[in-house]
Amino acid sequence: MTAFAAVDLGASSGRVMVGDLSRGLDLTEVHRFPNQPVRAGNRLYWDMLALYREVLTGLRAAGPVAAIGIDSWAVDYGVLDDEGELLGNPVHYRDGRTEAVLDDVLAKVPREQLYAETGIQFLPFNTVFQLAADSRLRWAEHVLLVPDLLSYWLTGVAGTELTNASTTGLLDPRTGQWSAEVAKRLGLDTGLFPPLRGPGDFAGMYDGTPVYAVGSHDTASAVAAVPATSPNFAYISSGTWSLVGLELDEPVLTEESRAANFTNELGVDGKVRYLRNVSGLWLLQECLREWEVESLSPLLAAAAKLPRRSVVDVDDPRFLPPGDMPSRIAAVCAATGQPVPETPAEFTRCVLDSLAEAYRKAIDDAVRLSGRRVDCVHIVGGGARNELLCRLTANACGLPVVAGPVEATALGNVLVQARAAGAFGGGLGDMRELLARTQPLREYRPG
Ligand code: LFR
Repeated sequence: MTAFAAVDLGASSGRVMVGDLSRGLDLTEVHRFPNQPVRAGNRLYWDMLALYREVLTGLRAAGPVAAIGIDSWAVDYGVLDDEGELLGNPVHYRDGRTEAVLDDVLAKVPREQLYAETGIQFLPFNTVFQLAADSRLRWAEHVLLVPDLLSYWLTGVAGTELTNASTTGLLDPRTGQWSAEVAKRLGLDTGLFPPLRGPGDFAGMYDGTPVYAVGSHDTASAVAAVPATSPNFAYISSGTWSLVGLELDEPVLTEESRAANFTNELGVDGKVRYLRNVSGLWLLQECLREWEVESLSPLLAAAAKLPRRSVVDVDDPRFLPPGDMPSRIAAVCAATGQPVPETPAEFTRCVLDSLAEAYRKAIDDAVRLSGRRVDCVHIVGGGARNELLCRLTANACGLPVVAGPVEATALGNVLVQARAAGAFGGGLGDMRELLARTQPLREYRPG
């Protein structure tokens, strides 16, 4: 059998895809569903059981496959009690619960030390802060990251996949082990996480089908599937977030790197994903939600005809929570003395120019901090379909942009399981060569 099922959950939608390696690599979407977080009381939760139900529906639609792999967004987790029961819904990383504990955590482990030990960019939602704010831990037997929780429900086996563990702010990227120092200082028991396992490790059986750990952090799978044909590439995994950076062999844990907000997440095959979390199409998604507009295409066509006018810092913390995004963008433009967008097309243009500018800056900084060279930028994920964004990025960076595949995450997921199951041989370079040969890509030249 040459078909593999990839479960891929993003912050706004989930999908189950089947990748077939019998002739090159064909990917078919068999089930897609919205991911609709729920605000209840004063908390923002993931609707975990609804997501699990959709995963089961998708796996049924996939039919017989050689294996299954699961990836999702990072940092969030479910808490299990000593009977293996889920204690409440996993809390959404855009919930504000960590605000109350940040100072306390940073008083115990200063930012500089947290970075030197774990290499993770400070973001208020990092797992380390969420755990410090989580009252459920007093009953916890296990903490399972989201893909590991789904895998546990499918197989009955609990594990912690390494690429996702690296996003918690508790793992030492030099050793691939939990940082005993950070855990001790915070009084956190990393033994709550089940044993670590790497991409390609066997994770259990579901209904007669093996489940393999993949790069279960969606960005790890996406970066594994960047169809680069030369070593000097930067990538932008562009979806709700934009993850912008380089692939390295060793982490960069310098104070300069911390101050520039760079993260060292672990990748497939021992690589380091040296990147910055740039707030991504989230700003536009939230605008569309506010305007009750479903289709982006007419707005993009109109925005392409407009000149560049206002550019905001997309990483302004005011843009992090859900809610009326156009008003917040307008307020930032006004406060920075720039023309305030008025029409949806003007807002769209402002967001895309701002993203392209943030991409340029992140790539420049990554080059400077790592001492590496970049000759080409790959955009993978949903943003690869956005021609205006790709064009603006090529112009801002002054580099050629190769756009695609849109479903890089699912492709990276499929290839890692296929390799584990023996249906594909080779390293990251071979995976990338296969993708460059089989997937539709589009090139944008600066100009
Ligand atoms: C992208 C992503 C990012 C992570 C953010 C929150 O989907 O996984 O890499 O920083 O979501 O988990």
